[in-house]
Amino acid sequence: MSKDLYSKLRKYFVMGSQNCDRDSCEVLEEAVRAGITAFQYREKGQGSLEGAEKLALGRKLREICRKHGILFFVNDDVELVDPLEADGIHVGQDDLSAEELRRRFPDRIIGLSISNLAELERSPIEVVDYVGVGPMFATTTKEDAKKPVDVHFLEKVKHVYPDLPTVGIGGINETNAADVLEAGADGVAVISVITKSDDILRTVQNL
Ligand code: TZP
Ligand code: MG
Repeated sequence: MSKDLYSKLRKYFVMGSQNCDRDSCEVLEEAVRAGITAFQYREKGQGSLEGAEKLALGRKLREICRKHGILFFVNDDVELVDPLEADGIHVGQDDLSAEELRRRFPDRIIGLSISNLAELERSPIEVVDYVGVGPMFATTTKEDAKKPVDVHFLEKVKHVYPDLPTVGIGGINETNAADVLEAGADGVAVISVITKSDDILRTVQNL
């Protein structure tokens, strides 16, 4: 994978309309201007859009990222990858397998969530471009979040796969982001610290 990916995953904003209590495009615009380096469209869970509405919002968010040269990922939904011309797709352990994804999207960036050692051991790391490790800390944003790992698990992942781009996710805020980076993460992936911020510029800078 290009060396670039490490730095492009540095401040990775994940969001869907269900995470926002105002216009999602406005939130993304602010986050982009504040300095996020990647974005994942994760329209999922209670209150999320589906079908044509999901696609329409995806197109708007995609354009914002394109305009600013920010990587654009879709979460899980393989049917959105081509229409949104996504740079990549992020999947969890129970989604379409990474091998299958790689066959289907040979040139896109593929990210995979890892929540514990068993998942790390059984995952086809050789076909993915980066992993999201977490939840690092307790989070209320994802309803079915697994048990928090801790920074030592992230150290372990980086020890086993030193060249694998790795982001921490889950419960990351302005205070604990440094611990995640110090443990070896190439970036932090966050939802609520940005969507609930009353000063997105300051929040992103502090990350
Ligand atoms: N995957 C693991 S934890 C999580 C996801 C999508 C939620 C992260 O949200 P927050 O608000 O940054 O804790
Ligand atoms: Mg999933």
